[in-house]
Amino acid sequence: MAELTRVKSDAELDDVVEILEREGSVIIEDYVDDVTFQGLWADLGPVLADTRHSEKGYDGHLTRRVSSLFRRTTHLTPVVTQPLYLGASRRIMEVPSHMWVGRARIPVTPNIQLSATQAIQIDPGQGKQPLHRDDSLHLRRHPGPTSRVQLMLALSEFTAANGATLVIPGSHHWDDERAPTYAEATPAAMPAGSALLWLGGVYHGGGANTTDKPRTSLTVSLDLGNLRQEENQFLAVPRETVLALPEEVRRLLGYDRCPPGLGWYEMEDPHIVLENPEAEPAIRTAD
Ligand SMILES: O=C(O)CCC(=O)C(=O)O
Ligand SMILES: [Fe+2]
Repeated sequence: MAELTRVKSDAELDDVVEILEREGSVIIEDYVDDVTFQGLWADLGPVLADTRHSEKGYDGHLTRRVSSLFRRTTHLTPVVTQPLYLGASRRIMEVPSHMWVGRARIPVTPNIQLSATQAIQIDPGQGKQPLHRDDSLHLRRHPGPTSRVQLMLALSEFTAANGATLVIPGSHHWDDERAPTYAEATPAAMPAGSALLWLGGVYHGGGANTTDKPRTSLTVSLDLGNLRQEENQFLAVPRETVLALPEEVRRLLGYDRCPPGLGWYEMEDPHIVLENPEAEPAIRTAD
């Protein structure tokens, strides 16, 4: 079982990019300052405690998930803009390209966008999550260019016993025919306040929690910016205008989920909230 490489938070960006490209993941020690760490717990701890376990097996029947994090905490900015995470994401995904416009060869470099934010609490008794690639959401083919860099901040200690994320080092180099096995995976053991970064093509999954305390974390993904609609329909068309349109058109505008799991709001089909504004904010709190 290959160990995951770890670096300090003052590591060189070049080194982090090189490790990510070679191994697919890296652990950054002391990822956030104490104020941010305490602030995240103060804002998200009570919401997690009030949230029911997930309904879908893949999300974990003994796992609590809270999304829409920029609405729920003011402490996310340093997590997303941490220089090694944001810097490596830009270096890996903002790759210069070109296009022809008539006979003019135009250089073009895409940017990146925030994709998902989620606090994840794996409670005692939760089994392993199936190993998967997060960039399967966009049906990316492998090996190929990276379209996602994911972050998992440990809000509690991560151990092999309490459900530390399982990672298969180097699996972003595999093709799309090779299936992952747990025997190939390494738990991302790390103290609270450290973070795991991994590429969207790396096989990983939440581990089993065999202890008597929850494993708590926060995950954020940065995606290639061109994985989106051309016109921003959410800003272009006011909600009341959308509601006057047939359901098929509302869904075409983006109030829909694309299999296997893009476009969700509070982990649900966004069309549900469009039709029932009173369902907002749809925190799945305990009864
Ligand atoms: O909780 C974890 O450690 C991993 C979760 C994950 O990979 C996912 O839900 O996509
Ligand atoms: Fe995942």
